[in-house]
Amino acid sequence: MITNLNNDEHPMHIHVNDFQVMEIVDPIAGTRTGVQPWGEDNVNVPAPVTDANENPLVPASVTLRTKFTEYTGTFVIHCHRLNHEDNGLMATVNVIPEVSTYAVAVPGSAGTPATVQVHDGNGDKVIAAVTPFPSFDGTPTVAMADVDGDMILDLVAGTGAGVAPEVVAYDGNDVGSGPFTAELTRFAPFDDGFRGGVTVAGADIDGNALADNIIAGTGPGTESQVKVFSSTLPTEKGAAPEVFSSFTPYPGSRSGVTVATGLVDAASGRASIVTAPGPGEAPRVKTFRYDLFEPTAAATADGTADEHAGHTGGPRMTSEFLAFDESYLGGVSLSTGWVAGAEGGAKSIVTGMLGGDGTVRVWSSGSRLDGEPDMYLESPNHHSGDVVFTQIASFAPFAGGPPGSGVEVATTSTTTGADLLVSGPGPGGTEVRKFGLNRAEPQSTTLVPLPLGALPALPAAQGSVPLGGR
Ligand SMILES: [Cu+2]
Repeated sequence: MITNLNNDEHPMHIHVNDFQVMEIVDPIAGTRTGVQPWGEDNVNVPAPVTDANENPLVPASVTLRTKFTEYTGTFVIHCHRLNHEDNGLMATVNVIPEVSTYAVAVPGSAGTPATVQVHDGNGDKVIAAVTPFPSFDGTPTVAMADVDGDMILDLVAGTGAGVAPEVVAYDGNDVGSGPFTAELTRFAPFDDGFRGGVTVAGADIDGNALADNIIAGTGPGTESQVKVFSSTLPTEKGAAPEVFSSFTPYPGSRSGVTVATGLVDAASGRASIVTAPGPGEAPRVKTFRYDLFEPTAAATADGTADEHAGHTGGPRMTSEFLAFDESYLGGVSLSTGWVAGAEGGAKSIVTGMLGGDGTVRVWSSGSRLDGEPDMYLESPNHHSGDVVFTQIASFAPFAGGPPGSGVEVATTSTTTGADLLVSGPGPGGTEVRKFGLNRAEPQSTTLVPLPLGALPALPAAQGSVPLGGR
């Protein structure tokens, strides 16, 4: 239901999926409609009855229903009066898969290979247990992404340190033998001789809006590198997809790089790649974006293509900030998600200390917390360069545990935003705890955690384990 407490009418327009109008309440005309037996993508929300100072007395409203049948992902609903839209009457709709899932990496031990548990985001039960690398008994890395473009999250896993680098993706669709049994691709993302491990992520970077790109970052021992692989997977088993792009987020650094992905700023509508260096370096988080703009022939010819120089191809670094004190060198776990929920804005960046006391911090590029509208797209005449991230939450979910054991973080989408997942040292082994984030007081400008529950402890594991979600 869209309720109008403003002093004007607003023709609301949605992208991608049409809606059906169930009721329009117009208190000025004194009318209340029934159901419209057709779909459309635009409906006028009438104005409310107001007093002489335009304070609303009787609200107007429109009730809609819609079926998200064709795509998962993010699109907008906005007022179709451009001055209203440009001043913030716009919100994002995030369509999540029917079965939203998240992954918990379970480290191996001598003679026992590492496994990955995939949990149903709705109810948390384990729906698959995967052994991604049968001869690997270390700690794998995990991410959830729609690698094959079927609107169902797939599992991406990477090898940890000590073995030749390998990445594998499992189909989240039930192919008869169950979900997460069929391999979509398996390949070596870096040179066979590299032993520093691989961090993994997935997002739409190359412009194919249906299937996500697999993204891999190097562990320590070589100059840190991020590779974005083509969303077109090779049919040949064991062959790597073509490299769409690669870059060096921390030139000269050999500490490894952690990667996460998400729509963390509202300026472009594109997913960013978020990076942090591994242990041994200051916790400098960077965001990179591929805008993929191309100058038109006319702009190229008359030399007016300069305004967006740097937006073609990519990646372009859009922000840089310290997630923790510069003296903290323990490494950073990264994720992104709509953990600020009702506060709006783009996805937040979540950072977790891999060492230290396991402090978790949440970073936003703008939301109702700092007075921004729920979503704000820049006007056609204004293009700010960098994106600024502000800390909106900080807490230590495993405070009091063994010093230095740290945490790892992920998020999993809900119908109202996302929950925050944190792994760390519980009394009976590794625990994964789930949190929501809320304002303590209506006027608070930061968020506090609300514990939502915990998975059964993993008695064979100690400390934090890698998590993956979307
Ligand atoms: Cu409007």
